[in-house]
Amino acid sequence: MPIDQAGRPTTGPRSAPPRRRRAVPLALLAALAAGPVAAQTGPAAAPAGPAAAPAKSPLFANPPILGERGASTPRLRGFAPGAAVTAPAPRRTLDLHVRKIAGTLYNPATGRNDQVSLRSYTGEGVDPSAPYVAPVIEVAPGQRVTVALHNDLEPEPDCAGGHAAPNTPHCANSTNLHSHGLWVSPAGNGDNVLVSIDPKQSFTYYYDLPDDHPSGTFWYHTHRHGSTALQVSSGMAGALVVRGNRLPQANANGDIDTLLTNGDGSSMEERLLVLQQIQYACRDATGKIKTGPDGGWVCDPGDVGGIELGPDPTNRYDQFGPQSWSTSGRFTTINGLMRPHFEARAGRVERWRLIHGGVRDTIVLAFRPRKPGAPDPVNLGKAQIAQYLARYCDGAPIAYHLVAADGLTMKAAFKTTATTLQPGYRNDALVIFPEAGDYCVTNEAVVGAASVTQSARERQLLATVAVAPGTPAPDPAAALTEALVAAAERTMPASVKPSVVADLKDGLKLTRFVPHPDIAEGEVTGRQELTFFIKIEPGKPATFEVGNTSFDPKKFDPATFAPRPYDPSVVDRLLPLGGVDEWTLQSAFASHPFHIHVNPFQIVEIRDPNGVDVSAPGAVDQAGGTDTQYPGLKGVWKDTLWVKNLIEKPADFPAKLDSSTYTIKIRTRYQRYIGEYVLHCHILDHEDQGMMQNVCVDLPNGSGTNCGRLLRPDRVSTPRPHH
Ligand SMILES: [Cu+2]
Repeated sequence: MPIDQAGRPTTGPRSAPPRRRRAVPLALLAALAAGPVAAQTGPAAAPAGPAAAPAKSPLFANPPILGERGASTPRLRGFAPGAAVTAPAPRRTLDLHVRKIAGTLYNPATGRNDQVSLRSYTGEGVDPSAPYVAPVIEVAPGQRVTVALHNDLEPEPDCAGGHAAPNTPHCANSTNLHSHGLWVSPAGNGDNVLVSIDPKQSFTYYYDLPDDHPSGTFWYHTHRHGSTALQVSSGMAGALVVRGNRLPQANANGDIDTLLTNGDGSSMEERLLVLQQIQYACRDATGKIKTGPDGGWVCDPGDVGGIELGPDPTNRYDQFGPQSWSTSGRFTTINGLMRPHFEARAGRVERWRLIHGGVRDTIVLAFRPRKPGAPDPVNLGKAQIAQYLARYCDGAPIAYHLVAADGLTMKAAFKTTATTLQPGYRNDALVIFPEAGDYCVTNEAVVGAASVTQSARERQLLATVAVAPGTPAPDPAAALTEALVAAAERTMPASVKPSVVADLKDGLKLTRFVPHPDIAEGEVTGRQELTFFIKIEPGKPATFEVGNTSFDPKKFDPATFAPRPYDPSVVDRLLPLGGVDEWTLQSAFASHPFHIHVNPFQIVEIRDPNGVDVSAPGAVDQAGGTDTQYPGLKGVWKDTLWVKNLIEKPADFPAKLDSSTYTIKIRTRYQRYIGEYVLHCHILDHEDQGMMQNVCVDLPNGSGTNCGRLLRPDRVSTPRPHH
């Protein structure tokens, strides 16, 4: 595979240069002398004080690409190997620094920039004026990616040598790194989230991507149990894009990247969106979060907002919790920008890589035409946005197509008008704006059971798009089929071209680009059951737990259903290498996104409380109010999945509804890698407070690792022998 000096495949889409801010006219500079100018996330240039509102929405830009390690970076001391006789394996050598960075975030609720100081990832090639999105890590299958993680934060005295209460939020300045969705080793210096990189320490992660690693949209974030939510919600999340240029062959599938090309051979336009909920607060002298008359969080002039542990030892996560996002008054950012605008062209296919890197809200992404004459919405606060949406963004949403879920190419493009992204989810969407004009990128209304906030939310505005004249495309499915068939005719090898073209013409099937073969019933060698639970007892803080058995919704029986909070010292499940398990997932209280590291899973079925499978394309899920997130997921491969429980049983729903619990079946193969890793709820404050388990994959006869020494018999599902 051709690789350039930075280790990127040269046939991949062009990499954007590091983002540069647009020049600001001198007159405007003078007019805005009170504070940071134009930049919404610029460094704190002036002392405290509110800044004037920006005049115009910022232009969307992909996040900066993390550059190769600089020559000045100190290397390990010791043996220095000579040049290899044969060409060395392609590799990437990267440095990531964790630092507190002072800057500003625009707050539409007040029309001002708030000063903030937040833990951030920074590195080579990263624009310091855009700190609150992590740089993109680009890799290729077969590469060794070396990431030296340097924790430059200040030491915390109470954090040395571990912490007595693992499920109480703690160690805000300790960190580590998780390559979410990568199919790599969890052990040692691999994707190991069981290490703590404390302040002033460095640790080098080696991610050895095998040759057969799927290309796609993955992401990385901090995963230190006790402060995961605190750090991810500070913006410590970035895209991890695996670019592949493997063409499908008669006996092997290829990368969808090879299909997504324009007529001139260039890659299709890519939009890389890291969606985040940066939930900063300002605190008074006693450490209490400052609130305004309506209870919303406020920052006074001179305050510096942050995300920190609260002073109450029984509620150190006072910046988190079900209602915290709506109470905070904050807005979802895209690559650290508030409501950016995009520039596009009618009829052109664009690949939107969507990454939900947030913690506290559900995103239902749609594109709606915007009425002509609408003003720039950048300065609109929460109260005005509802009116703006009703007045200008109320047209029918346009159809677009999802082609990958959690980085993994789907068997067929899925046509939709709204995509539900829960924390941790990714989707690759192929978007064609049907005609010139303006569009609103909306976060559609959501019912309580489908939402991280656990309560219904109104429509919100994420961004705007200005679409220049091009080729009108009134039927997006027809336009996409035409574009992809033409691309296949140009780029596919003769041996597979007829089948690729026939697939595309048959409902936009992508059979030749799917990375994982289906798991049939007959391949299953064992079973696992999992139930998420929040235990609420009067006078005590809630405990966040996971059970190893299914939950009987008709009765709570502690004899069979004994969920427990996370215990770092035990392994909750022993999983056999080479085994294939069918898992049954439930939530016994509230809804939680299930995420398991290393091996992805295939969705078999999702049954609502009445036992109806709502996962097929075209299925209707309305047990808790109409919810479009599940239909179409049958057979799809993912690494993160919403496990739903109805918050409220609607009065008008048929009386046969005897519970609020959905029951999900997924299947997964434990392939290639042994070692200990985790599964958890991806509402990360739940994870920090105990909604996590250790699992361990071992050789079937137990000879590969020391998993066994940590097993606690009352917690372990009996491993089934596999054949
Ligand atoms: Cu949860």
